[in-house]
Amino acid sequence: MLVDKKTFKNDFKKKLMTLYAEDIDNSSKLHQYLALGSLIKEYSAQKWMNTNNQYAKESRKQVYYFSMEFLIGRLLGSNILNLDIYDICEEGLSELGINLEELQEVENDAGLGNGGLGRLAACFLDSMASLGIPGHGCGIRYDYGLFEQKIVDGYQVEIPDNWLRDGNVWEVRREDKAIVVKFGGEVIQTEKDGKLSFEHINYESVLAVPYDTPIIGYKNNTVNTMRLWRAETIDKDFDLESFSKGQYSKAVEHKYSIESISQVLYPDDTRIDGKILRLKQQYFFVSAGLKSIIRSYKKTGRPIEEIHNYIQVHINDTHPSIAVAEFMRILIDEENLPWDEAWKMTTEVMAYTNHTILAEALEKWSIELFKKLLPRVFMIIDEINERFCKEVFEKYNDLEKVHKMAIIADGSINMAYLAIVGSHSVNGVAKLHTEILKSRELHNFYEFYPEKFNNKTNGITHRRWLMKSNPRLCELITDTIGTKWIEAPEKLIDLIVYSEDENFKNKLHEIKQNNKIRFAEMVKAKYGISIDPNSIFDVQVKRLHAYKRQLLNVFNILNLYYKLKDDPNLDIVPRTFFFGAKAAPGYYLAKRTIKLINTVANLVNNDTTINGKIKVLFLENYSVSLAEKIIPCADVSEQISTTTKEASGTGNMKFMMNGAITIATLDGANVEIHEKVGDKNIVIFGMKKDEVMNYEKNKNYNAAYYYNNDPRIKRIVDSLIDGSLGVPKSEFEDIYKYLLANNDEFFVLKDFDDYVEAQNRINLLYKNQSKWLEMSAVNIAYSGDFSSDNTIKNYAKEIWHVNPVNIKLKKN
Ligand code: 26Q
Repeated sequence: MLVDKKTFKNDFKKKLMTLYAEDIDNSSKLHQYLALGSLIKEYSAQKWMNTNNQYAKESRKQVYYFSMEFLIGRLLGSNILNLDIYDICEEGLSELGINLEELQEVENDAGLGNGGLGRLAACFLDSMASLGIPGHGCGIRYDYGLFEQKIVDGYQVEIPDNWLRDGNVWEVRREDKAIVVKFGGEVIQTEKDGKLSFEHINYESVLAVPYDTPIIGYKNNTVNTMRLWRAETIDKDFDLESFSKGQYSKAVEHKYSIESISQVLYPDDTRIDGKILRLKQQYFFVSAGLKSIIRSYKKTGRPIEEIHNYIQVHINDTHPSIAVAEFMRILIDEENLPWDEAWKMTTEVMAYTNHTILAEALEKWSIELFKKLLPRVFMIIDEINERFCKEVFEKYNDLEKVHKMAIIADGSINMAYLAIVGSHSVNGVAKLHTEILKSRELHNFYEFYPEKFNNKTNGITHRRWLMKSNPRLCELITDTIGTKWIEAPEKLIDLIVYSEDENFKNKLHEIKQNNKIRFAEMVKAKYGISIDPNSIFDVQVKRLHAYKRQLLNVFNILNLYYKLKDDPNLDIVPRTFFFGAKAAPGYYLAKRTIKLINTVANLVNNDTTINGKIKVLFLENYSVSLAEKIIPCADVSEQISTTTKEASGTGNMKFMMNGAITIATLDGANVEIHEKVGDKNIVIFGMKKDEVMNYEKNKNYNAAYYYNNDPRIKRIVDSLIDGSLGVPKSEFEDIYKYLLANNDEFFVLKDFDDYVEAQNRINLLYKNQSKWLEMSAVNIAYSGDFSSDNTIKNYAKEIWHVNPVNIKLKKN
C-alpha cells in the first residue's frame, strides 16, 4: 500500500502547515485542495522517476502522442483513484472534517481542448499509463484553455478561461530542459565536397519551456509524462536592446509577441482560417517536442540511425503533421543523414490519425505564409512533394492524378497529404469513418498505399467515465460480477445474464434515480430551476455544430410542445431535455441555435398549461467536469448527427457505459454500438449513409418539399419567424433561411419525421420499466468493448509495435 490512513492524515496536515502555515480550521478549501494535490503528486513522484529511469535504462521503445489539444479536465479524483488510495483519502479527510468531493470541485478543469479530439488524447494517456505502455503526451501549455461560457439573456458570452489563476499543482516546470525553436529568417545553401548543406540565418529564437504533468497508471507503478510547452523569450523578459535605449513598450511588445504563441487555444474546431499564429503554435510544439525526444534518445548512446526502433510519433489529426518535415530537417541538417535514409526512418516513426471528413476542417497553408515563417521546413516539404509526385506519375502516368494528390498544389500545402505520405499508418476513428476515407476522401491515397490504411475505433477510459463518475453503479457491478471488469472492462459482458434479473434491475433503477435526484438538487441550488427526477432525462451534450443537429432535437421539442398545447392530456412520460454545448465564437449559426434553445426553454418551462410535462434546460459551460456529472443521470443519449458526418463520437460511449439508451443515426461509432447491442437495445432512425451520399452526389435534396408537405414542420419552421416564440421576429430569421433558402445542408427536415417517430418509441419503451432497465443493463454489459484500453492495445500492437513495461517499485 502506498500509504495508510494515519500516515495520510499526518502527511496532509503537515502539507497544509509547510505550504501555508495553516491548520485545518484556519485554511480555505482552496488551500486544502492545493495541499492535497501537492501531496498526491509527492506520492506519485517515486514511481514517476522510476518509470523514466527504467524506460531509459532498458532502452524501451516509447510512443509520443503529439496533439494540439489535451482535454484533461480535473486530475485530483482520477489521480487518487489510479493510485488506489481513494478510500484512504476520503475517510482520512472526513475524519479531519473535510469532504473529498467538495475539494475536487475546487480544481479548475484543464480545458486545453475543444472537444472529442482533445478528450480522446486525454483518455489515451490514461489508458497507456494504466496498461504500462511507455507513451507520453506532447502539446502546448496554453495560458488560456477553451473559453468559459456564460449564458446572458439566452446568448452565449465567452469569458477567458484563466485556468492557471490558482496555480497548477500537477505540473513541474523544467527550465533546464528548455529548447530553442527558430522562426523566419533565410536559408543559405552551400556546397562542400559535392555535398549540399543548408544554413538557417537571421531567424528569431523562441524558448520552449517544458511543463511536465505525471500521468498515473491505474494500480500499477507506471507514471508516464504529459509534456506541454510554453513559449518564452530567451533574454528572460525583455528585448534588451530596446530596453537599454529606453524604448520600454517596444521591449515588452517583443516579449508579448513571443509569449502569445502559447497564450490561447483556438476555440474553433472547424472552418480553418489559416492564421499565422496557429501555424506558429504547430511548429513551436512539434519542433520542441521532436528535439527533446532526440536529445533524450541520444543520451542512451545509441546511434541516430536506429532511432526508429525506439520511438513512435503519433500525429493527432493534421495539426502536428509538420512533424514529418521537421523530423526530416533534423535528421538531414543536424544529424547529417542522407535523404533516403532519413525518409525511411521518418516514415517508420510517424503515424497519423484522421478525425474528420468535413471538407472545411482539412488543413491547408498558403505557400507564401509558410515559406516566410519556416523557410527551411518549406524546402523540405517541397522536396518530399517532388519525390512523391514523381512516384505517382511513374505509377499512373497521369498528370491529373498527380495534381490531385500533390502535397503542394494551387498555392497551398495540404497537411493531410503530408501526414499520409510521411507516415507508415493512417487510421480513421470508427469503421464507417475509415471506410468513407478509403472510398471517398482519401481514395487515391488508399489505392496508392493500401497497406497504410487501418481503422482504430475510438474508446473512453472507464476509470474516469464509470469508476470515478458513477461510483454507486460500480459498486453494483462489482457486487454482481466481481472485480475482474476493472482491469479487463470487456468482462462487463458478464452482466448480460443479469439483464433479466429483477433484483439487479431494481438496483440499477435506484442508482440512476439517485444520480438524477442529486443532479436536480444541484440545478435547483445553482439555477433556481426545479426539474423532476421522475421525468426522462434526455441529454444532448457536445460541441454545437450544424451537423450534430441540435436543431433536430429542438424541433422535436417544439413539436411535442405544440401537441401538448393542442391536447394537454397527451399521454407522455414527462421529459426533461438537457443541452450542453459551446459554439465557436465566430460560428454565427451555432450561436443562434443556442439562443433558440434558450428561447424554447423559456417558452416551455414557463407555460403552466402543459403541466410541467416537458422541460428544457441549457447547461451553461459544458466541460469535462460537467460531463462527469450529467452523463450518469441520463436515461436517453442523443447521438443524432447527419449520417457520414460524425467521424466517431465518444460521448455516445460514455452514455452507454452509464446505462443510457441511445437514440441515434447510423453514424460514426453508433454503428458499432448498434452492432453490439442489437436492434432491440438502441433506437435507430434517419437516413443511411448511401442515401445521404446520393443526395450529396446528385444534389437533389429539396428541403422546401418537407416544409410544404408536413404541417408539423411548417408550423415549427414558421414559428421561427412569426413571433410565436416570444422574441422579435428577426431573431431566428437566419436559421429559417438556412433551412429553406439554403436548403438545409444537414437534412434536418428530411429526418424530422423519422426522429419524431423514434422519440415516440423511446416514450413507449420507457413506460415498460422492466424492459427499459433490461436495455440499460445490456448497454452497460457491452460497453466494455469501448474502453480506450481496448483501443490503445490495438494501436500498440498494430501501429506502434510497442510492448508494455512492468515498472518495478524500487525505493531510493
Ligand atoms: C484546425 C485548424 C485551425 C483551428 C482549429 C482546428 C481544429 C481544432 C480542433 C480542427 C478540428 C478540431 C477537433 C476535431 C474533433 O474534435 N473531431 C472529433 O474527434 C473525435 C475523436 O476522434 C471524434 O469522436 C469526433 O467524431 C470528431 O468530430
